[in-house]
Amino acid sequence: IRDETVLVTGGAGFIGSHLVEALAPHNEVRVLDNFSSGERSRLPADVTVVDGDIRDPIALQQAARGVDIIFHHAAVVSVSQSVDAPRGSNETNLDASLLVLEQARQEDARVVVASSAAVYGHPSELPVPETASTDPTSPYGVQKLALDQYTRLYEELYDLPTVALRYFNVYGLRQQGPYSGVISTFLEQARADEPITVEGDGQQTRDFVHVSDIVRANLRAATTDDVGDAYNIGTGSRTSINELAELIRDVTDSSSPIVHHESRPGDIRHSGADLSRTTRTLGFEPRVSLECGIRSLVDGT
Ligand code: UD2
Repeated sequence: IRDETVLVTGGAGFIGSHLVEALAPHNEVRVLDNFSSGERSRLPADVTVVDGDIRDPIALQQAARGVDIIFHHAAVVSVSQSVDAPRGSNETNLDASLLVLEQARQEDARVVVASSAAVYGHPSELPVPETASTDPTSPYGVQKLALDQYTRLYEELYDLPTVALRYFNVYGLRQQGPYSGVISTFLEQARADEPITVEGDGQQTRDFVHVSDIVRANLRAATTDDVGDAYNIGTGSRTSINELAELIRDVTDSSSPIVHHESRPGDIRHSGADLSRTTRTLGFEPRVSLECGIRSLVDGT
């Protein structure tokens, strides 16, 4: 997209900052971030930064004034934090998300929201299509599901162009912190020649999607005529945690042993996206294979 005025909530975070980087050369970009996990150093100099919280209607209003599109990526992303404190994460992930949708209504702006494979809980079929039953296993998943449904409703009720993107397991540069995902954990362990810690038997599988593909999906969502719907964003292929551990050890030339720990209580056994609707309607296809994605991570690109 070009020559649009856009707002990226959570624009200093992991996914948000990659999106900002892609948008900034051709658009007027604003970022609303409370810098709880985001970092200012990630942002290009020419973006307008509002240092504020999406729970604050004034900050939101200021950031969203006159925008054409809102990419809503601000969230409390830790599933375990949502289990420990459901109300706290609900305030950001759902209540404040509704403020974002309301603000979009005021501005008559398109909204693209970050939804999640967490809406499916233990998927009822594999690969899982968007029409599968939704049965989240955490407050985080419930919050993302409600947001996903509100997003659809805002199109139905108020004719607002909205799109929900259900991300599978996203990885890439700048994914860090205590809740960073298995790829960055394994990579750190492999680089330090420390044991790679597989939880459980390692035969559980995930659909790992590179952050650059997530950015491309967002750009598609910014222009699609097929609004008011949710789309799976993954690669459509699954990798076991054992395979991942071996791949990371190979790519890094590490001598780390692979060790097995207790499995995570309530862990999802298998997760993988059916991309039929996404490719047919959104015209999105992933480009980065897991091996290429991990190689580029290792190279720091
Ligand atoms: C992902 C999302 C989460 C939510 C959820 C929905 C990430 C980071 N999180 O959680 O936001 O959408 O999907 O289902 O993408 N593991 C190990 N060793 C480690 C760390 C993890 O074996 O040191 C295993 C873990 O037990 C799990 C798998 O790796 O089986 C993936 O774990 P994760 O935390 O990267 O992501 P996940 O799928 O739990």
